[in-house]
Amino acid sequence: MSTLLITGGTVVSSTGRTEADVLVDGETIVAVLAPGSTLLGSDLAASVDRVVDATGKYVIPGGIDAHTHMELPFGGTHAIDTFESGTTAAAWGGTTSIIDFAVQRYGERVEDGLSAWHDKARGNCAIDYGFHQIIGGVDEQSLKAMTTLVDEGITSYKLFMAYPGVFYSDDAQILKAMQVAAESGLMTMMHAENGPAIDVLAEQLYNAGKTTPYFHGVARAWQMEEEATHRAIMLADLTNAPLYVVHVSAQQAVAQLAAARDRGQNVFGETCPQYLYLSLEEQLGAVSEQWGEFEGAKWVCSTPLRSRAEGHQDAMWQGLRTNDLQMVSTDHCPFCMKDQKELGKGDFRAIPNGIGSIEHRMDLLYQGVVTGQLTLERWVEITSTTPARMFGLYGKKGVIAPGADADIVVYDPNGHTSIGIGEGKTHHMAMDHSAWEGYEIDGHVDVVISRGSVLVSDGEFHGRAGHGQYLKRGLTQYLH
Ligand code: DUC
Ligand code: ZN
Ligand code: ZN
Repeated sequence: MSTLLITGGTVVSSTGRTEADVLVDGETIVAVLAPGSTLLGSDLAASVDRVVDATGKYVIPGGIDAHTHMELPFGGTHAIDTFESGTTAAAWGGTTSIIDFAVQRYGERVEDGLSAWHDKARGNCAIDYGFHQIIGGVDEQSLKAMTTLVDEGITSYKLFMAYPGVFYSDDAQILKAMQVAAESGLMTMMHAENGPAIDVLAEQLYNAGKTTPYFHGVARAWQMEEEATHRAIMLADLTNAPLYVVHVSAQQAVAQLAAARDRGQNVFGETCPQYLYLSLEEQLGAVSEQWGEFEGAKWVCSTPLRSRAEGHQDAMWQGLRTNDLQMVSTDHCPFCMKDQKELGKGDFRAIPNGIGSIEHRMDLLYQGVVTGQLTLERWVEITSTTPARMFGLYGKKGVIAPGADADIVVYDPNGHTSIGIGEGKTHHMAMDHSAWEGYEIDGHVDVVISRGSVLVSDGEFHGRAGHGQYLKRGLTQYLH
């Protein structure tokens, strides 16, 4: 067992910041010490195996990205990041745990879907990983299988009100699944968009010759998100099931969540970096020399990027400040332009839905601290502490305290990060483009430690596929 001491930094938690040294023994944090403390000897630095100098830097709990889709078969292809490439990119960006989605489709057994995801991830992850379970076919068999998930360390499952014929659940199925969830303590995660209505709108647009990526955003109107969010909240209220709405992008959906929370309901919302920064007008409507109007395909994801003129992005930042939205995940679901997004040239409905951001979430949210949208403490809370509490990892993850896993990031507020592909920029994900090309961050992920192992330091990657372990999660620790 080796020992490691992080000295001179400012340890930031969700509730405050303090000058402190952090002592790690093996995989675990064993002490958080006042600078100069002689409690454990007069020269602790001389007696440990490694010292990390964090002078002038923030020392924060490793990021937890609770919404990723490595290798997801979707839209006639599959997400291009493997568990190895995706978790390696995550580590580069200061994320030390992910929760990915195992998939069960209509007619398949939940157990088979789950074991397929274990097979994809086992031995291939650079950081720790857990799973949520997608239930793409709610029937007697899958409802029964849901009751066994908690024993497997899977305490949350996802349903889709969108994608008819793929993952879609109707209201009767949602009601039945929520009844099981309420009994077993599972968190219901909801993709809240009215899929059948969206498909009609999309077909009408296509038939009218409106085929470019921009119309993906038009078809998936905010009314479709607000309506589905409201319906999910009502079904959750009826069944007494806690509800977590994924990838919220419409300000009207935030208002629905806020109203339900004000009534005391256990309802939570996640947004993603793309809904904070990017828009229908600027990205889905983008035109480039290389791709023409198809440029916007880089940002086709669901829920869609929304109109800046309508104010959705500002509403997402505000929701994060007021805790009407609790946390930020990426919905990392990367596709290349070549051969993948290209499937939808001439028909936006066939563009694989997804954006890759796993590497940049910590930086992009830190930029929100720089611009005054978030406090430093809220940054830690929405990227690490709340994801841990929401999904039953807190204590082990999401906090710098004795007994916690030594998942630690040293973040330099005086550093700089240029995002994009090419010399001097950062991009380790497998896509052939960056959805964040040209973004400049006034900060830098300097050192990344996962269970006591230094994965990133001095601009080099020292991690390995297989270091990451499966996280058997407990029940949510966030209910009120
Ligand atoms: N949305 C996406 O953009 N990609 C994957 C699935 C989803 O719901
Ligand atoms: Zn979704
Ligand atoms: Zn998703």
